[in-house]
Amino acid sequence: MENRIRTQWSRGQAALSGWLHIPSGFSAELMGGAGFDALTLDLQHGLLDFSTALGMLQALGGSTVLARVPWNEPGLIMKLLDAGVNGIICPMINNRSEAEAFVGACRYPPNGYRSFGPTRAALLWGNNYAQQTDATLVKLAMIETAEGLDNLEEIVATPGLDGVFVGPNDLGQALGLGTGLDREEPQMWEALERIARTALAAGVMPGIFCATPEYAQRMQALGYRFLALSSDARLLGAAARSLVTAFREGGLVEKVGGY
Ligand code: 3PY
Ligand code: MG
Repeated sequence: MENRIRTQWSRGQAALSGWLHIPSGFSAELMGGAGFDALTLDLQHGLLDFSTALGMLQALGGSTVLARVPWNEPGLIMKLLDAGVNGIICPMINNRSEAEAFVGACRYPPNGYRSFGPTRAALLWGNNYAQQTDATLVKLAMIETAEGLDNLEEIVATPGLDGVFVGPNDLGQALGLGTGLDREEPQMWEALERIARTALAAGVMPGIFCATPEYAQRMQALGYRFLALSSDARLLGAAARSLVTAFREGGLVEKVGGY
């Protein structure tokens, strides 16, 4: 089954992902029709549980869909893969052994320890699902802790890992800079350059969560190849506020940010 993230990568291009925080099949359909290369179901900070995520996945039809899990916990990773997601983003990876535990949960033996039972995934991918997974699923480890940044070189060298994904809020917090997206602080920028350079040198793809298309383009220029852009909740909230402000105050349109 095609994974559009990998298709973009094979062309030397970045993949753009929508980000889903609203637990609704209909809002998922709306986002699915917007032209992103992929959609990410955020089970960490979004309001989705497994059941709503499953309905959203079904509503997304033939889209490439990743899930961000709440934590590095193999049970939920395996359930989401069995439900048919095309890859997993795992938060707060600190070191090589955590990265190996994450990647191993996504891979069948002998490469990993994923239990076999692709109940919905096999319906989508056919009976040779297991043989396709290593070449198809995308596994991204989040770099967003001080320890993860310190151990970047050993994390990117984890066999089977496809990329790293920066969480600017948590990483900024870990560096003593506070939360926020689309960061400009020199210390943050230095970390972002190092992450992109180190990942690419190891043959894995760097990714980052961005608030605005302008910043996402700058990250693309820095080498980032998985760009998550804003979220359904943030887009809806900002659009509604703009509409009300335009009516009350005449024409002021709020810039749409992230989260
Ligand atoms: C962060 O900013 O920490 C994130 O995890 C973004 O999704
Ligand atoms: Mg985070």
